[in-house]
Amino acid sequence: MLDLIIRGGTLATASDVFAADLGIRDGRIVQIGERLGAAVREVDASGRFVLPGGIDSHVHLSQPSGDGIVMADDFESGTRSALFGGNTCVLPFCLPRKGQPLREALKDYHALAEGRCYTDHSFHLILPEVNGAMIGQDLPALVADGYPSFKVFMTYEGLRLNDAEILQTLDFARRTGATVMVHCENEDAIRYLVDRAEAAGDLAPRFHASTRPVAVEREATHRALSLAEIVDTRIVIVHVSNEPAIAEIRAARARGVNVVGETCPQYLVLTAADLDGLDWEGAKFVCSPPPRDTASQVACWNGIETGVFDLFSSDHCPFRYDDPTGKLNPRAREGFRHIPNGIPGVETRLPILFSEGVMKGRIDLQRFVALSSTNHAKTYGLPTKGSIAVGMDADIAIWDPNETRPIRHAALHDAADYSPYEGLEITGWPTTVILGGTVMIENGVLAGKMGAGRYRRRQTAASPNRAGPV
Ligand code: DUC
Ligand code: ZN
Ligand code: ZN
Repeated sequence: MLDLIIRGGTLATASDVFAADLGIRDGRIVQIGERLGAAVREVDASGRFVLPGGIDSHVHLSQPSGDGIVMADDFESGTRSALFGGNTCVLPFCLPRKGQPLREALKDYHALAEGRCYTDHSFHLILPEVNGAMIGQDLPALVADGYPSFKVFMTYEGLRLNDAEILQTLDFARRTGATVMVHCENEDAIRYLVDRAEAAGDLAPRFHASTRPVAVEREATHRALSLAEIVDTRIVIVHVSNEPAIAEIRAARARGVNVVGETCPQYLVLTAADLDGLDWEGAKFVCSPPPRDTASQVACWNGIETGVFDLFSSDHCPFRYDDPTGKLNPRAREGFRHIPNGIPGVETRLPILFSEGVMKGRIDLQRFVALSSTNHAKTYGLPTKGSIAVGMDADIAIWDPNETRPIRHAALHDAADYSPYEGLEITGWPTTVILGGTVMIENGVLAGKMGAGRYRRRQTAASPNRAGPV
């Protein structure tokens, strides 16, 4: 007897679309076929798409964000919001305090997440510094223990690594199979431009965008890719926003560099003009890299369609707007540098890609699945996730391609107080979400419990069985 049958839907993987029933037992997919027999429970998916649950591999939750600033979402609200957006797994970042042992930082994040998650989760580690002991001992042990991915920054004083440190990190990745994600913006150039803007009295949110121009991202992207080429190792370029940076990725690939590219919804549907906002309301759109112009949107769509991008992530980094701990904190009006950097989007990521991508004919369903789930599982070492096949985790999102309604923050489930995508008309929403065989959302209503989402230990992407179930 099966635990659950999802009956009558149209299934899709990164390679195929087909009509079938799905049989689930003990949290795994055990049968795919026509007219499957009996189960304890059935879900009718007729007229709907049955897809692998989304994996959002770029999410910030409960991350310390500066004096008096509080990230809007913790693991409870963030994963609840992710679930309603059709996701069954998120990969948030663990940011150690300067000098804090990495193990201790991870322990703190596990404590924040334990028992509070609605989706499965695992952690990337941000490296605010590197030294010999870390590279020689700590990081290899962490990789062996299931933490195989690390983010490094080329910007933010106190967080940025210099080229020598990035080379050391990439070399460690080459030797261990770890994955290095790089935030590509040139800190010194940004500092110069911010100082110049402030001296001129240019303090409003829109100057966040003009002090982080395309050249700042292009230069750093070129440098990061060159360092990976020199070391001869794989690299992930996160949150790519514009054509010149895309051209850098294309050129590096042509030289044989193993580069994984990521873009995000803000680069497809927002522009820098949104930061003009209603003056300070532009703070709602302050994120880095900033959204660019409509030509950049076209370039990012082209990168999605042509395979420049393997990953489509939210970069969910939520701060409340009208709140002293958020965008409009007491110092915000002194200038844009005091506006916390990041926007919410974990729940709207996939509806935006589905509606603007699949429903508007820019990408097919298979590519949607690859960009939203499969490639995240492969890149970050989750071999039982990201596809529909016998033996895989029964993590499923059922999508109704006929449901049309605009994004309204009031209908979302995060703990921010706005959505940067307010009013965007969406056709196609996830209606039922199943995590490890448990129906967590049924026809838009929360049915599962907090704590159902579990921590997932990961493998390196280079593990031999990365493509199949374990
Ligand atoms: N980088 C991110 O990845 N997220 C939010 C802010 C930032 O700089
Ligand atoms: Zn970043
Ligand atoms: Zn981010």
